[in-house]
Amino acid sequence: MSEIGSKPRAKVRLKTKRPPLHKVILVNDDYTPREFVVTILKAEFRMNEEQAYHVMVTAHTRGACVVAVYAKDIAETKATRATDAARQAGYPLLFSTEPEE
Ligand code: TYC
Repeated sequence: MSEIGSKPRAKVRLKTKRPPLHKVILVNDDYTPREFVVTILKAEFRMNEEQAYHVMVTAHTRGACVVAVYAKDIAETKATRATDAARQAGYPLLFSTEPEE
């Protein structure tokens, strides 16, 4: 039987892959004051006091905590800005980034 004029059996969907998001990770240390960590989280990641305190305590007790996920360049810029602000104040506080699985 001819297939001319018959409907296609399946729709072809072209895959448009989104670039992977990147996590910003807050790393614990023994020297940065808790209140300073909270201040940085509020300023750079637009968190309220409660959210910032929760993230800070999680990093403090577990060693690290995911702060937020962004496109790669935004994650790297925010991590760098937050880490630089800590250096300016003389603290070893570190924000790192890694791709989300
Ligand atoms: N551990 C620090 C202290 O006891 C506070 C702190 C919390 C530092 C989280 C870094 O990512 C951090 N003063």
